[in-house]
Amino acid sequence: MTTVKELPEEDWFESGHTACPGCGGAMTVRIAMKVLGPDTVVYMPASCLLIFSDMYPFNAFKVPSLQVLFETSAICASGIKRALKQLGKDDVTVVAFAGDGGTADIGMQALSGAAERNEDILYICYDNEAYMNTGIQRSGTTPFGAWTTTTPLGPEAEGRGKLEYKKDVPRIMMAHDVPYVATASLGFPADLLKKLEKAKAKKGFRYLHVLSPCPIGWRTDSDKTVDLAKLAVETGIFTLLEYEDGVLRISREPRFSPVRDYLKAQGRFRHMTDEQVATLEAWVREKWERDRALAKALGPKPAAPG
Ligand SMILES: Cc1ncc(C[n+]2csc(CCOP(=O)(O)OP(=O)(O)O)c2C)c(N)n1
Ligand SMILES: [Mg+2]
Repeated sequence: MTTVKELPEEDWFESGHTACPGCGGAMTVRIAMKVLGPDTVVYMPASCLLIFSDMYPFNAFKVPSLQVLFETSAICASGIKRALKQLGKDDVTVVAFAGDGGTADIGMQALSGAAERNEDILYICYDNEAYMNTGIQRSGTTPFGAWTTTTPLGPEAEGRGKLEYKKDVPRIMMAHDVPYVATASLGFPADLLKKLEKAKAKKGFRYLHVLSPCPIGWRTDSDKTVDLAKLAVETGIFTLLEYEDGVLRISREPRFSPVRDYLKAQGRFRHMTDEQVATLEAWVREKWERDRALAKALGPKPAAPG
């Protein structure tokens, strides 16, 4: 198992890209590419990643990378994997890197179809919790209460940030009974590496959902990316889990630090009232009850007697 220290010096997603300082998405992709290595083909739908990594004539990937329409990354990756198999090149990893908008909303039908067919691809969602590339619009994974340009603040009842809760995409993917679904956070790199290695090694459809903070959209300083990714897990807001061959495990029992500590560090939550904070805290509790119940139901089966 690779540790952080054992990661190769060599990058297959290089410096020289144009991501903002502290971009969680760029960190996620860089780390993932270190694990996936040179025998990889990358697919990307419209997103910040596509813009900062691959604008002609510059390209930060040292492996083939293809830009595809917003809705289609899972389909395109599936097609190229099938073609590579036909050519006898089954050892090539085909990965789709997509944002939360391209995953939870716009790419969901293609993603669901590819998962249902158990296509032999790896799909990595870097979740920065909004459509950042087009100027911070809400997505299905934007958390309750968060300000975005389409969940604005104002005097009316709607003017309090996002009114809905974060869409649970990993749970949707688990419902497809694919070989591998996991969540990870930049705040826990050892866990992220372990999951990337497993996802690379497995056959069939693999889904990895990585919380990847965005300083611009979250209204934070660019040196807080990893701290926030850690705090999201330790407050219980973001669950680290792994669903492997039908067995679900919680990867880390959080400390349940105060949710407020996470909120007050980010400008996108600064307006939240005590009532809204209490609503979010209640959601965290309910989510944990549900995650625990699911992990119990789908947890490792006790060994058969005798
Ligand atoms: C069909 C379609 N709708 C809208 C757009 C415009 N668009 C390009 S990138 C983007 C935001 C992508 O958000 P997300 O997937 O979360 O990735 P991020 O930018 O946050 O990295 C949008 C709306 C598009 N390119 N194609
Ligand atoms: Mg996004």
